[in-house]
Amino acid sequence: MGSTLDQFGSQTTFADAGIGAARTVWLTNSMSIISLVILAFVMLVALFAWRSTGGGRVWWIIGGGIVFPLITLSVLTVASATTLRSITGEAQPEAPVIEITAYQYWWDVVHHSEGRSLRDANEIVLPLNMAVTLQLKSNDVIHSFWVPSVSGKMDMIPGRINELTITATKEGRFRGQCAEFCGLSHPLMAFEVLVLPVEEYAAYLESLDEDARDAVTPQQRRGKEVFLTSGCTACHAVNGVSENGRLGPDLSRVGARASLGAGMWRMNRGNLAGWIADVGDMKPGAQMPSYNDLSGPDLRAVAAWLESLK
Ligand code: HEC
Ligand SMILES: [Cu+2]
Repeated sequence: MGSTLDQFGSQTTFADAGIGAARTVWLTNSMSIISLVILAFVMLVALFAWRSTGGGRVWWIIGGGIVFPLITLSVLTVASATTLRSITGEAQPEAPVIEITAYQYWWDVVHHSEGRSLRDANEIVLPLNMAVTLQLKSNDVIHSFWVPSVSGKMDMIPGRINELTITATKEGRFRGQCAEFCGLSHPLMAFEVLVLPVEEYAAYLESLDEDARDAVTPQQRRGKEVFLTSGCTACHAVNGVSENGRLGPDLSRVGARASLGAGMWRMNRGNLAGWIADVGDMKPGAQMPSYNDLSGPDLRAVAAWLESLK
């Protein structure tokens, strides 16, 4: 299918770039070390039991069979329970709120800032070293939000709002993935997380409040016209052009995303045109019709216009 995942940010907890991920790594390492020590100890005891000829067995059973497991398992249980609690994040009333709604197979993202609701899609921009409260929702079936490098995952359940407080600690681009089977194209439901220094994050929020870039070239103007006359506006919003479409991702800054189709393909004119002409091939089951009746020039024009929206 020509997917180019390698270009995207890291998607591993071990390259941690957030507080939740760092704690998960700590817990994993501690458990692994403790398990190895216990394994070595049990092997020694087995050897000892095999070679010994009686006496003191009762104490081995009480000590090794009851007391020892009771202590180690209690320690490990407490460690994992407290880590789990700290990963989901203590509620922080001052933290910025980002509302993320999962749809089959994409993500609607709304930043709440100074009373404004600023919309984007498929790319989540986070401020560096600042706790952020994510309000996780679903529009249809159960999905799950997971950015392994930054934090633990949390389910997104229709009719509920699950809150997850996360703090990203490294600048850069990271990859997230829907982590709960949600239908045919579940594996094609990823997203990108971009962590920016606080000032750049603020500038990003302002850019969401502005109208989309003007169409400049004749081709871009034609592309905008194709967009306005082909039914795209029933599902897609572009600030200052048509703002009511909500069934598909907001396209006001679609050309600024690094990827197309919820973290799946490189953002460029060719992939945009291919997507519009035959979305059913690029993402089977996506809730968008394929426009394979558009003429070549019109298809190129609408792709060129969308690419210019950044
Ligand atoms: C019936 C609603 C609907 C219509 C009409 C529609 N789309 Fe879409 N579009 C969607 C949905 C839903 C998605 C998300 C698909 C997915 O990733 O699962 C999408 C995704 C996209 C994307 C990818 C956005 C991203 O963030 O990667 C582009 C670009 C796009 N549509 C362009 C268009 C254009 C251009 C038209 C008109 C020619 C159009 N769409 C018509 C529903 C629609
Ligand atoms: Cu999903």
